[in-house]
Amino acid sequence: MEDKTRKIREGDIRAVSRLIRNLEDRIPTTDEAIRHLFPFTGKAHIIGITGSPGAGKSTLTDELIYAFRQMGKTVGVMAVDPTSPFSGGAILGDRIRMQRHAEDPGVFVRSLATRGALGGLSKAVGEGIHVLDAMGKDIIIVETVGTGQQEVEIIDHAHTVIVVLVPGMGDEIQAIKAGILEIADIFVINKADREGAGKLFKEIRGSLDMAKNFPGGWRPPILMVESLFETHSFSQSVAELAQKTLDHHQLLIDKDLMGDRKRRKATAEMNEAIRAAVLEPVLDELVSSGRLDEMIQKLVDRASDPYTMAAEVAKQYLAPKKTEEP
Ligand SMILES: Nc1nc2c(ncn2[C@@H]2O[C@H](COP(=O)(O)OP(=O)(O)OP(=O)(O)O)[C@@H](O)[C@H]2O)c(=O)[nH]1
Ligand SMILES: [Mg+2]
Repeated sequence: MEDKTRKIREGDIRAVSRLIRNLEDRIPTTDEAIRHLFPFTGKAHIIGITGSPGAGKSTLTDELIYAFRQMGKTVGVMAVDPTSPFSGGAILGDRIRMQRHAEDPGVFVRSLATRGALGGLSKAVGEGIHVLDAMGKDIIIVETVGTGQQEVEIIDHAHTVIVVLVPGMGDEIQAIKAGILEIADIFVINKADREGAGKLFKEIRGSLDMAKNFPGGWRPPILMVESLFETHSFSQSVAELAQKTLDHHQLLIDKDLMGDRKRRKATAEMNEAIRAAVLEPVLDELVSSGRLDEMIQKLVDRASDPYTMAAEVAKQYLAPKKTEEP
């Protein structure tokens, strides 16, 4: 095990890829691997990039990699595919898109397919971040598709959250509904050459005007990124975006806000670890014994209620609390 940790820390691509694949497959031995890696983590600046499917997150990420490399920083990227490992499209697309960095040892790009497991994206992503962190990457970019709850979970893992919106996709309403405005540290209006960019800008600005306080005085900037095909202005805008994420990170440090973000991340990790250690084994057993099915049927038939049955499970699995000796 010692040896494996060394390989990962030295950035052995095969070892890292194998470990991340095992995280996806939820192979139990990964807990042990992460446990050994843990002391070597906690150094990277973690950036979350989220937005609707097709908003241009991967395209931006590819250019961000370039911008950060220009600044001499090493970069790890994890593109999270929340649907299934067999959807293929997004993963394949990302690989091709970020291919130009394939020969650069300072860059590591990996897709992570999370199967609709309990706790969703969180556990495997959190662990994947630890792996890239232990590899010594200065910056870790986590790309997640904003569908439903997932964009909200990204805030558990990232120090800086970039929210990508596209004009004319109904993103305005979606953003507000999903509570995405609250989680953004930086807004990007992507494909800003499209109609509606100005309107979207005003809407976000309006919502920010209504926000009461900005921790540390950081009012999330709204960056316009023009069409990818306007190569020069695209690169310039993304370089500016890269700089803003570093500014935000610096502010977190200067204003003593890093502790809050770290605590939030630690809270999420702790919850997930307890869930995995305590709840999942119980559920697994209830599923494999067929008892969960029985309970569900009882519920359907109104033969019992969820609280009574859950209390029975708790009584069986949780050790009785010790009472103090008088
Ligand atoms: N017109 C135009 N198309 C763009 C721009 N940026 C990206 N695209 C295209 O939009 C499509 C989606 O881009 P991606 O970068 O894969 O978007 P994504 O948000 O990563 O998509 P998912 O990961 O599938 O959610 C691709 O075909 C890109 O070539 C842009 O600025 N203008
Ligand atoms: Mg993508």
